[in-house]
Amino acid sequence: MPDLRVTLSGLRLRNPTMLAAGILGTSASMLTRAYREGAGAVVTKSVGLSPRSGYPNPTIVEVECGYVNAMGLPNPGTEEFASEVRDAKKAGVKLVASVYGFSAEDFAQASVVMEEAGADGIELNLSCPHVSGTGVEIGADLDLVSDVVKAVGDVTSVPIFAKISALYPRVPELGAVVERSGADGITAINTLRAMVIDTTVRRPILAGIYGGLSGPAIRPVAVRCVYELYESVDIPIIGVGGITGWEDAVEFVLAGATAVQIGTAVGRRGLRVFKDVTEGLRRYLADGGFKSIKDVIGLAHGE
Ligand code: RRO
Repeated sequence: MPDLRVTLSGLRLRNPTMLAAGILGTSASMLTRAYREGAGAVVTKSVGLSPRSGYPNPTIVEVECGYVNAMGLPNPGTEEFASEVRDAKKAGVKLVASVYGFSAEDFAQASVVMEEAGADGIELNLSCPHVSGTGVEIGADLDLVSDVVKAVGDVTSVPIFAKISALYPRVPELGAVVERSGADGITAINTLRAMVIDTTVRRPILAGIYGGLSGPAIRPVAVRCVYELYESVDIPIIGVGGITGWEDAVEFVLAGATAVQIGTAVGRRGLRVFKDVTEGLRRYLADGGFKSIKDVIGLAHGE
């Protein structure tokens, strides 16, 4: 049986699938369920220092090829959310906390609370496409990106992963800055800024007007980013964007991803997607005569 275990700069996963941030990641019980259903690790909904109620409804629209969401970062704040992290850790869940902030100091303080609660890793949300003052507004400024990664690295000891946006035009340059600033890995990509208009009432559907497109439509964009990053950084890459079946996960791994995250497909297919993808990956490796998933990471780049 081929070995599916991977290590992301010290974060050991039993298999390379992870629950993506923002899907079912708001409570210990849901995070625990996703882990028990087979995810190698789970990522929480992004949390920040202060509670936020998020945008009013509607916050999500289904389109042919995925979803457009504008949740607006609803979260109870790090102090309140810490108990969910503690409970998930008591249940033995491998957990990465997604954090956001409006400054490097915010990111650092939120990360400290999450590490103290037991998070095995921190994912920095530098890529939400539609909340002003955070996300990609920080992630598109190389100096700010560097400040955030350094500030978090200075106060934490668990691995930190920077989640970047494909909306930044020079992904290899962004990846190099993230790596130089001390990140332990890069997650690519977040949703893409998008919108949907209701033709009957002639107005945008989402209360937040702009939202993030996820699902199969963005997969080729995400694969391109992972491929570019693999050529420009040495830290592990986590691929995310439109993975629905095991072939999609293989594509990301061949592009250079060490692990993959799944979000939209959990909404559409349910939690069994983790076992389906893991079993498909194992069959693919066995059929190709490979002993370990590590033997195929980045193979699309040739010798
Ligand atoms: O909460 C959201 O609306 C949201 C976030 Br923080 C994000 O990073 N990406 C996204 O599509 N939605």
